[in-house]
Amino acid sequence: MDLLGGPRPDDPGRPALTVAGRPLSRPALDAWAVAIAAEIRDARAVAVHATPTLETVAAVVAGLFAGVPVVPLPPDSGPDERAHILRDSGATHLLAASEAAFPDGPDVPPLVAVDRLRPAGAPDGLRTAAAPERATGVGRTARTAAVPGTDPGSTAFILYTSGTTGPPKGVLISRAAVAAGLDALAEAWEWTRDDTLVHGLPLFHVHGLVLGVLGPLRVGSPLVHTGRPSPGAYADAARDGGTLFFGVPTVWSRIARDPGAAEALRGARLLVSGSAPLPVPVFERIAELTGHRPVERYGMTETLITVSARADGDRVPGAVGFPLPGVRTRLAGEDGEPVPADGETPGDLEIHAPTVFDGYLGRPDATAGAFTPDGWFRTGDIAVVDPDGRHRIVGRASTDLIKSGGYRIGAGEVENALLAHPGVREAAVVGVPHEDLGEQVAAFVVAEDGVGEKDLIDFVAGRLSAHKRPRAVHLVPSLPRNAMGKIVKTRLAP
Ligand code: MLC
Ligand code: AMP
Repeated sequence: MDLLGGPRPDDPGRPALTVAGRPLSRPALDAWAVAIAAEIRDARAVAVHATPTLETVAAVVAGLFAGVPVVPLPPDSGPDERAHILRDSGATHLLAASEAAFPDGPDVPPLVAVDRLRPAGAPDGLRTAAAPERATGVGRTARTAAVPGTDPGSTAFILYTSGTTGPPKGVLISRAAVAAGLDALAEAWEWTRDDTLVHGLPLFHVHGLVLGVLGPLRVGSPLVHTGRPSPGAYADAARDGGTLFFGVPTVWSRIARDPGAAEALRGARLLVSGSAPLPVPVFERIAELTGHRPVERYGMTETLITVSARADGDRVPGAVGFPLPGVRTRLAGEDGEPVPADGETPGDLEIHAPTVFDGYLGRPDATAGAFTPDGWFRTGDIAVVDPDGRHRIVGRASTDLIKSGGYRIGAGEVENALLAHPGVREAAVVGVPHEDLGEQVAAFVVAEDGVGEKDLIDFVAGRLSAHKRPRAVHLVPSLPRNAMGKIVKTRLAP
């Protein structure tokens, strides 16, 4: 099957996708993406200014049609993060809605104004749905002609994600990995074209983009993207017939605190949580208010989704379920020796799967370090596996990777941003438990007199994506260090 499924007639009353209230039919999306693909056929890679809009979906689909790696750019990434991603990825074009204000700069490639390439005609394509091929000129032939580089092994995405130190690394995800990952999820979640998927997650990560946009296009189920993942928007979409709902734990915990919104989800088929641990009290409250025990699943940018509870199985709070079809997992002890699946002994979780990435772009050492000598990916997560194969994630090997609101944030990247402030002498960043966000980014800073906490928060928000900003800054006279002079993060306290 083609990565995005074949073109299929739309029910005129049921658009293929609706993003922040704007509907679009599948034939209209395909026609738009073909027009954009024609502009980027010779591109090495295309960066997409990934706002939660129809333009982003059309741009991403165009990259896939053209066989060109797509590099989603967080729309609020500050100049440092943006310059790094553009330079490191080698993107030769930037796809954005023309009104997107993009500063010129040495590393900013030429802009392709996506909205100007939308074919004229019915604005959302819905009225032409009865005869899509004639109305849009898009059918198998036209699409195939727009797809020169669609070898399954070729790169679909370069997704930038934080490591413990330094700037984000580009994760190379092949078309075959995306296809395998989506098919495995469709099987486990009984996801069919009779579903309507609802979510409001950002369109620059695996969760919101790969699962949340390519998933419905491949399965053929309509997508309602709510713009932001607010409880009220999810409730409205449920009342309008949404059946399958995706959220990070912060989204579910906000819904759990909003009984009116939660009640509206009673008519849904499946509620899915992922990207960070779903706290047991949130699981239980959601089950009580909605009548649905949420399905929890586990994954990473580097592996896509590998372990999940099933639609036809038990959903156990605090557990992430079983390996998906085609996925093998194992636990390794500190000595590298296998750890038994006894439901008690924690080990480093390692993965072997068709969904695993092809390496970090231009970083052979980091790539080599991420795999065992026999080719299994080291997730960096600590897990316990029950004798029946059910997995629980119990921690992370490194405290320098923070998960806040489902976003992965490297302590080192935030520390470097803080150290770029002229008034900062030393900085240490940690994740501290937070009821709403899971973890909150907290910075301990030794600074010159007169530097305020808010100045530092705004300084980081202005250079990196705003979600990487510390939410708490503690100005301290010195940082705790060991005899070697290394900062001891476990001794940091406000
Ligand atoms: C706040 N803002 C600032 C600011 N303070 N901007 C500049 N300077 C400052 N000092 C702005 C933000 O830019 C944003 O603007 C708004 O204020 C609020 O941002 P926020 O603080 O991020 O919102 P918050 O409510 O805390 O977000 C919670 C959340 C979000 C759940 C909505 O964390 C989220 O979307 N998380 C999803 C992460 C995700 O998808 N992860 C998947 C990774 S893939 P504006 O304009 O935006 O309103 C993965 C694999 C897998 O993990 O397993 O799935
Ligand atoms: P990212 O690369 O942003 O995709 O983040 C991947 C990390 O998110 C994993 O290594 C885990 O630490 C965490 N994660 C994802 N899903 C879950 C989950 N269901 N439970 C616990 N941690 C999770």
